[in-house]
Amino acid sequence: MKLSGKWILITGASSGFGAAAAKAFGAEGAHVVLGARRVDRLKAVAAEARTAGAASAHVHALDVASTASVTTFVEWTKGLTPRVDILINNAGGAHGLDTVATSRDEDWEAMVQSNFLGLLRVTRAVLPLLPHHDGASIINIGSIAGHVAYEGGAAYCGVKAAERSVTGALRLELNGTGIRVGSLDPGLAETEFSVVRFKGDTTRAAKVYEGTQPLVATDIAETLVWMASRPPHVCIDEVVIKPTDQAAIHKLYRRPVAKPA
Ligand code: NDP
Ligand code: 8X3
Repeated sequence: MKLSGKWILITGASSGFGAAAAKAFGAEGAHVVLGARRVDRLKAVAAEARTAGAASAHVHALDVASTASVTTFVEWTKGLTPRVDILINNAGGAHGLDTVATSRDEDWEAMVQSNFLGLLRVTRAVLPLLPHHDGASIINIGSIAGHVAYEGGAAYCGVKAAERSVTGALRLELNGTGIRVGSLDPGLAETEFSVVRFKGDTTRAAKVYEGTQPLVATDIAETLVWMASRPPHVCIDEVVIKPTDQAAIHKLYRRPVAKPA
């Protein structure tokens, strides 16, 4: 399916996967509608999407943790286009890597709000704009953390497991409409994810990727374009994509790192 001229709405487009997806769909000649809280960053991403070939690129502040913000964003979108062909629910991330015994409410609440309730809120608001034909798609960004739990990941793994349930329920609810619902579940990828998880501690974040070769945002963006561009009768239900160095969530190959003399 050609993406040229299609309308793609991407949440969390100010960095990482969302920003790379804006450029990748732009390169296909699509219109991109981008939301996140950091509007200056969104504007820079939109400029890059236009340079890549986007039919148009539009930005507006969006906090998926707020129903009012989601409503404002989607009302603004309706002023741009009567239809959204592809919705990419990407906004989210992890806050902290603490055990259940030592976690803080505010970190749990931020993860539930963005990764889980945000996904539901945005989907509910955008559904009326998705056409019931022509291969419209909802693609949710999950994680391998939604498949296998790890220590310190109770809430993050929990919300990503919830994403799988939301994806499954939506696919059942929308059966017969022609709207496709898929999940893209990445493993370790170097974006701003770990800097956010560790609250700006870039040294701790860099250690996550030390000696190994993680995925990069363009790996995910290319996969999103592939999923969205399948023929309308083909729904890519679920894609799990991991670095070659990551045999399993707990099995990451690390090369020896040279110590300074
Ligand atoms: P980044 O931190 O680089 O990007 C996260 C994006 O989400 C930013 O654009 C941020 O924008 C946005 N965001 C966060 N909270 C909100 C909110 N409340 N409202 C609107 N936007 C929000 O990380 P990634 O690109 O890696 O993460 C993208 C998605 O991929 C997340 O759902 C993450 O959980 C998932 N993921 C990441 C993996 C990884 O290893 N990197 C692996 C598997 C899944 P802003 O702050 O401007 O609002
Ligand atoms: C991000 C991947 O393994 O760091 O969803 O949780 S992981």
